[in-house]
Amino acid sequence: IHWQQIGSVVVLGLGQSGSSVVRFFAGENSPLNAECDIRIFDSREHPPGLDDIVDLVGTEYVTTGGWRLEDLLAADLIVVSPGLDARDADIQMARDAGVPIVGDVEIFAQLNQRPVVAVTGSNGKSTVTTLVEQMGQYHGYRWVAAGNIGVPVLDALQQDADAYVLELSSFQLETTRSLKLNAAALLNVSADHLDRYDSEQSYFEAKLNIFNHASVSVLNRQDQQHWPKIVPDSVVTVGVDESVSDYGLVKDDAGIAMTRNGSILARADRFALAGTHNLVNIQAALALAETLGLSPDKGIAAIADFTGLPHRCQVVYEAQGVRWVDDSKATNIGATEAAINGLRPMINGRLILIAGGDGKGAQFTQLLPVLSQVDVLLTIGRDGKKIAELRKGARYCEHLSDAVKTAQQIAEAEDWVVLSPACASLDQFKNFVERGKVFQEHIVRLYERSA
Ligand code: UMA
Ligand code: ADP
Repeated sequence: IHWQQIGSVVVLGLGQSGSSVVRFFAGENSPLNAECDIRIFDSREHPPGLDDIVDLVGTEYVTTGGWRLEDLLAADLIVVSPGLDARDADIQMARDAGVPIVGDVEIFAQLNQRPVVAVTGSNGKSTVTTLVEQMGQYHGYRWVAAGNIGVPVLDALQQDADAYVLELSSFQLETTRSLKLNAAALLNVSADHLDRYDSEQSYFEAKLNIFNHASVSVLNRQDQQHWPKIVPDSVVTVGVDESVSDYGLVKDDAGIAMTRNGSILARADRFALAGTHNLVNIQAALALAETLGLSPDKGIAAIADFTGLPHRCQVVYEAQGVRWVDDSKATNIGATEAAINGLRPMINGRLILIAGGDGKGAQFTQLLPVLSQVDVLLTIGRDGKKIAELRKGARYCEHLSDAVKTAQQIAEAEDWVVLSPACASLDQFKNFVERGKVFQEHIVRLYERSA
C-alpha cells in the first residue's frame, strides 16, 4: 500500500476491528497523509462503538444503515471488517473495479516491524494463542496476544511489545496477503462457518493464507489432508501419535508423555490442561515459542499450571457425584468431537450431552460417530431438532434452562453433564460467553433450590 498516495479510504463495518482501524488512522501513528478523506459505513443502524467513532471523526463521516456502490467505487482503499461477507455484491464489484480491499491484519502486516507468530485452525486457536503469550510473559518477555482473540491487531501494534502472538480467523486471513511470520500454525480444519463460504474448500483455502510468508510452519499430523499443497521447507509437526523427529505423544505403563525428537519432554500429568487435544495445543505453542527464542523446557515450566480458558471444556460444578462441564465455546462439530473424545475416557458413569443452537449451515450427520459415545442427548435452540433427529431417545428441550433441569433430573452419581453445543449461540444468546454463564447460573440455582 502506498499510503501517502491514498486520497480516500472507506472503512466498512464498525465493531471492534473497524473502530480500531478508524482510531489508528485518526491517531498520531497514522500512515495516511493528513488530507486523506476517511469515510465509515456499517450496514447496522446502531453498530457497537458508533458513539465513540462519531465523537472522534465527526458525524458527517459516518453512515449507518448501509452504503452505496458509488461510495465503495470512489475509494482508493477499502478496509473491510472480518464480520462482513466478502461475497457481498458491492464489495465484489469494488474488487472487480480494482479497488484494493484489505482487513486490519493486512494493515498491521504492512506496518509491523516486530517478530510475530500466528495461529489458525477451526478449534484451539485461543487456547494456543494464550499458551504462547503466557510462555513469554512468565519469563518476562512482552509477548502480546491479539487478533481474533479479542484485541484488534492495530490496537496491539501501538503497544510496547517484544513480539506478537496472533490468533487469526479464516475471515481475517481472507484479506491478508503480506503477513511475515516467524512461525505459523494450522491446528486443524473441520467444517465451520459454512454460512460464509460456498464450500468447505474455500473456508480451508482462506486459512492457508497464513503460510504465505511464514519461516516455519507448524502442522498437525492427524490433519494431513489440510496441509498446504507445497509443504514449506521448514516444518515442525505436532500430533497425538508417536514421532521420532517432531512433537508427539507416547503411551507407556506410567501413562501418556509428550516427546520431541523421540525424547520425553514432560508427562501428561505435569499439565493442568486435560485431554489429548490440549496436549497437541501445547505442542503447537511450544513450536511457535521456540521460533521466538524460548526453549521447550522453559515453555513447559510457564504453562504447566494453566487450567484453560473459560467455557472451553471446563468442569464448572460438582454436586451429588455429578460433574458439569461448560464447553460453550464448542461452536462447531469439530470442537464437540474433541470434547467427547477427550472426556469419555475420564467418565465412569454416563455422558449426558447438551447440544444445539445455530448450526451455521453445518451437516450434523458428521456428529453421528461421536454421538455413539454419548448416553443421553438433550438438544436446544434453532437447530436442536435436527440434532435430536440423529439419535433415538434424544430430547429436544428448546431452552438451555429446560435442558439443564432435565439433565439434573436424569443425572446420577458418576455421570457427567456436558454443554458442548456444536453450534453458535447467536440464536438464543449474545455470544458463547453469555451461553456459558447462563448454563452455570442455572446449575447453581437448581442445586440451591434442591438443597
Ligand atoms: N456486521 C454487520 N454489518 C456491518 C459490519 C458487521 O451486520 O457493516 C455484523 C457481522 O455480520 C457480524 C458482527 O457484525 O455478525 C460483528 O462483525 P465485526 O466485523 O464488526 O466484528 P468485530 O467486532 O470487529 O470483531 C472481530 C471478530 N469478529 C468476527 O470476525 C465476526 C472478533 O472475533 C475479533 O475478536 C475482533 O474482530 C478483534 O479482532 C469474534 C468471532 O466471533 C470472537 N470470530 C469468529 C470465530 O471465532 O468463530 C471468526
Ligand atoms: P478457537 O479460538 O479456535 O475457537 P478455543 O481454544 O477457544 O479455540 O476452543 C474452542 C473449542 O474447541 C472448545 O470447545 C475447546 O474445548 C475445543 N478445542 C480446543 N483445542 C482443540 C483442538 N486442538 N482440537 C479440537 N477441539 C479443540
